[in-house]
Amino acid sequence: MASAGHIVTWLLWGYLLELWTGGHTADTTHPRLRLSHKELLDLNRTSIFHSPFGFLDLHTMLLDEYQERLFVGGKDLIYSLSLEQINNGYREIHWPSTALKVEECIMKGKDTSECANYVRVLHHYNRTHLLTCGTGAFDPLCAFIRVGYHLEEQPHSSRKYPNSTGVLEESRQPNDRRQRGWSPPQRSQNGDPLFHLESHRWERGRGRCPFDPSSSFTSTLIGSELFTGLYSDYWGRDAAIFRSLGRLAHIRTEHDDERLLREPKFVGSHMIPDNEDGDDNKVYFFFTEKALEAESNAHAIYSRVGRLCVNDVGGQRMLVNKWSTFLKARLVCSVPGMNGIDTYFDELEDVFLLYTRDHKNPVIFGLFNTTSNIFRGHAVCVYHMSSIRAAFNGPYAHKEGPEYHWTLYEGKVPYPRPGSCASKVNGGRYGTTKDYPDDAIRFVRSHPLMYQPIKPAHKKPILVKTDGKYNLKQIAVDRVEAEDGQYDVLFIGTDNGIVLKVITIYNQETESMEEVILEELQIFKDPVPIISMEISSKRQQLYIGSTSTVAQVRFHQCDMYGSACADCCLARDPYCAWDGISCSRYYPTGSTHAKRRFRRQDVRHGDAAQQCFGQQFVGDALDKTEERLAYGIENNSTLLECTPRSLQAKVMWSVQKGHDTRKEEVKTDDRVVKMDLGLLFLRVRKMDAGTYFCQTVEHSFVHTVRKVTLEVVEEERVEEMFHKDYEEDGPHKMPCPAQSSIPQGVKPWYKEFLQLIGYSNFQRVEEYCEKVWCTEKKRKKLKMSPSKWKYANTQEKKLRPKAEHYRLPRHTLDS
Ligand SMILES: *[C@@H]1O[C@H](CO)[C@@H](O)[C@H](O)[C@H]1NC(C)=O
Ligand SMILES: *[C@@H]1O[C@H](CO)[C@@H](O)[C@H](O)[C@H]1NC(C)=O
Ligand SMILES: *[C@@H]1O[C@H](CO)[C@@H](O)[C@H](O)[C@H]1NC(C)=O
Ligand SMILES: *[C@@H]1O[C@H](CO)[C@@H](O)[C@H](O)[C@H]1NC(C)=O
Ligand SMILES: *[C@@H]1O[C@H](CO)[C@@H](O)[C@H](O)[C@H]1NC(C)=O
Ligand SMILES: CC(=O)N[C@H]1CO[C@H](CO)[C@@H](O)[C@@H]1O
Repeated sequence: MASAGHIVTWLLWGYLLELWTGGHTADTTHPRLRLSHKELLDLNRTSIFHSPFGFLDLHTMLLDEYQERLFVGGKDLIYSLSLEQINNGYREIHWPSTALKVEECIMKGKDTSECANYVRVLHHYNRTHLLTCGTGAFDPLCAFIRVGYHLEEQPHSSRKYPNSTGVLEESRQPNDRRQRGWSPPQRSQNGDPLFHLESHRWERGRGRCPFDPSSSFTSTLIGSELFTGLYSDYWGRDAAIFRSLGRLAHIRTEHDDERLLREPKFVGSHMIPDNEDGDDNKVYFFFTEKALEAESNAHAIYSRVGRLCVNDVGGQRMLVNKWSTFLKARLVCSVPGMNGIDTYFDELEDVFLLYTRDHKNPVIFGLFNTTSNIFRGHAVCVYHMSSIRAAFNGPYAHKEGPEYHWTLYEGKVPYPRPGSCASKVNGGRYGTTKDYPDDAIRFVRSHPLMYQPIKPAHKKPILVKTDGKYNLKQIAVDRVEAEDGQYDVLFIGTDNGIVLKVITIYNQETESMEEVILEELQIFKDPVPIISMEISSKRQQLYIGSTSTVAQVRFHQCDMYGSACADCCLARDPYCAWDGISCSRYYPTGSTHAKRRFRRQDVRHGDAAQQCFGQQFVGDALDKTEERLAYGIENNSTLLECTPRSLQAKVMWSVQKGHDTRKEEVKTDDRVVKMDLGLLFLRVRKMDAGTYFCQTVEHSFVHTVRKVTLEVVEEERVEEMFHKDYEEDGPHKMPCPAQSSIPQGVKPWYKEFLQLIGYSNFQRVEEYCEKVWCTEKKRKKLKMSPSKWKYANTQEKKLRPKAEHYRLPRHTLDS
C-alpha cells in the first residue's frame, strides 16, 4: 500500500516539477542577485545588533513604529532598539528568574538551560506600558514595562486607546494611527526612551505564557484581553486557547477534547473585524494539528484556521467558562496535479497579514512545507478573507459516532448560528453567549470543524520551492506601486541566515505564476535560522532576528543595480526605476516624492531593449564594457573570468582572432569549457590568442560585459623569467614595480601573472616578486623600463568604454 502510494507521488512530483520549471527561458530558480553579508555591510544596507552580554536567545520581537523602537525578548533580557539604527542607543532590562526559582526548576529535573526566564510575550498594553511575560524557569509570570519618553504629557483625551472591549484594537495599526491623527511622541531634550520593568506589579503567567521555552506559542492582545494558544501546563500536555488578563471572564478551550485541538503547533493569531460592530470582532488562530478527519492516515498533519468571538463568555449550563464560538477549518495550500490529485503543503510555518485600507480584509500569506518524506518543499499561498469567511459560513462537518467518518452535516442548524457572536449585527437578540439556547451550545461543541477547506487565491501557491536549497521559515510582505501595477514583495527568511526578496507575477492568460527572486541577501554572517521578522513599510526596513543577533536591512538599494538604464530595467525591482541619470527609488505619479517625470521601469517583462531604446548614452551613464588582458602559457590552463552580477543572465562567448576577422562564437569542447566563473582553457594553444567578448543575455537583451585580450606565451619564456640569474639584469628581466607608480586600487602588474602560473601558484608569484625582485635594494637599483620585457606592463588598461547593445532576434533565443 505505502509503496504504491509513494510511486504515485513520485510520478506526480516529476510531473509537477516539469510544470513548475518548464516554460521559462531564463533561469528563475536562481536569485538574480546574491549579496553576501560583507557586501550588505559595505553597502551600508544593513546594521547588526549584538547583545553586549554575548547571548540573546531571542524568542520574540515587537515592532513599535509609534515609539520608533523594536522590542526584543530573549533569555533573561529585553531590549529596546532604535528603529533608525538598531545598533545605536539601545536600552535593556535584565529580568532573570530568582535563584530560588532556578533551583526549584533544576530540582524538578529540568535542564539548566531551560531554567531561565525566556521572554515570550511582548505587546503594547497602553500608551505608557508594554505587557511582557516570560517562562520564569518553568513558572511563567507577566509584568508591565514603562515605555515612552521623558516629559511626555499625560494621556490626552483626544487620543483614542483601545479599551477592554477591544473596540479600537485596529487603531494599533500604524496606518490607522496616521488616519486618526496620531502624532509621534514628544521627545525630551536628551531624547532618551524610557524602558524599565514595573517591579511592583507581577501577574501570574499561567495560561499566558508557556512553561517550556521551546514549546509552540502564539498570543495577541485585544484591548486588555490577552488571547493565547499554548501548552499551558508544566508537562506541556494541555494544549489550549485562552483568554485572560482583562475584565472579561477567563476562558479556555475544553480540556482533553481532541476534536478541538490535537497536538497543535501554534503559528499565529490575529483579530480581524467582520464589520463595524465591535461585538462581532473575531480572533483567528493559525496552527497545525493532527488531522482528526484524515482517518486513513492517523499521522496526517493539517493546517488550520481557528475562529472565536472576542466577546465570547462561554455558556450558561454547558461550556461554562469555555469557548462557545470556537470553530476551525482546514487551510489548504496545494498544487493541482493530474486527474485532480493534488500535492499538499500541509505544515504551516508562518503567516503574515498584509493590511490594506480595508481593515476587515487583510490579505493573508501562509508559508507552508510538506510532511512527505519523499521530497522536501515549501510553498507560499495567499488567502482572501472572503474565502475564509465562506468556509465558516458554509456547512459543518459531522461525525455520527466513533465508528463513523466525518461527513457533510445536512441536518438543521440551530439559531443563532453556531460560531456567530452575540452582537447587534446578528440580530441583537442575545446580549452574551450565556444567553444562547442549549441546542446552539451543544451543536458547536460537537461540530467544531467546518466541512469545506479554505482554498488559496488562484487555487494554487504563488511560490513553490523544491530545490532543497533553502528551508523557508519566516515571511513578511510589502505592497508596492510600480509603473506597471501593484506588486507584493515577499521577504522570506530561511534557516541559514538568508532573506529572499521575491515578486510573483500572475499571467492571466496562461493562469501561471512567474516567480522572480530579485535578491538573495545573506543577512547573518553565520548560516543561522531566522526566528523572527518584522517589517516597516513606513521606514522601508526589515528587522530580522536570529537567536543571537538582530539585523535591520533596507528593502532596496537601487543604485547597486548599475547606472545604466538597461541594468535598472533588467533588475525588475518594483522599488527602482531609471530616472534618466541613475537607477533610483521609484515613486508612483501623484505621490509627493514623484519629482521626475522621466521614469523607465518594466517589472512585468524586464524588457530593457524596449524601455531603454536610445537611452544608453544619456548623460554620463555609459554602459561600461570592462577591458582586460590575460595571459596563458602554451599547453597550460587559463581562465578568462567573467561573472555577471545577474545570476539569471545567460553568458555567451565570442572571439575575434585578428583585426579584420569577424567575431565568431566560441566553440566549447573538452579543451575549452564554459564555467560559472568564465571561460576555461584546459590546454591553451597559440591559436587561441585573440580578443574574447563575454556577453550576457537577459530577457533578450544583449550586453557586452567584458572584453578580454588573451595572449599566449611559450613555456620557455616563463621559465627564463624565473630561472635566470637574477643578480644580473638580463634582457628578459622583469622590472621591479616602483610602488609609488601603482595607482591606488590597481593591482600591481605582477599579480597579472596569476594568469601565467595558474591560480594554484599564486603564492609562488607573490614570493618571486617580493623576495627576488622587489627588495628595497633592487628597487633602488632597477630603473623602470617596461620596454625591456614585452609583457611587463600588464596593468589593466584604462580604455575608453564602449557600449554594445543590440537586440537578438527572438528565434535565436528560443533555440
Ligand atoms: C549608513 O546609514 C546610516 C543610517 O541609515 C547613516 O546614518 C550613516 O551615515 C550611513 N553611513 C554611511 C557610511 O553611509
Ligand atoms: C497602562 O497600564 C499600566 C498597567 O496596568 C498602568 O499602570 C498605567 O497607568 C496605564 N497607563 C495609561 C496611560 O492608561
Ligand atoms: C470602549 O470603547 C467603546 C467606543 O469608544 C465604548 O462604546 C465602550 O463603552 C468602551 N468600553 C469600555 C469598557 O470602556
Ligand atoms: C515543516 O514545518 C514544521 C512546522 O509546521 C516544522 O516542524 C518542520 O521542521 C518543517 N520541516 C522542514 C523540512 O522545514
Ligand atoms: C604543447 O603540446 C603539444 C602536444 O601535446 C606539443 O606538440 C607541443 O610541443 C607543446 N608545446 C610546448 C610549447 O610545450
Ligand atoms: C609555468 C607553469 O606553471 N607551467 C606548468 C604547465 O603545465 C605543466 C603540466 O601541466 C606543469 O608541470 C608546469 O609547471
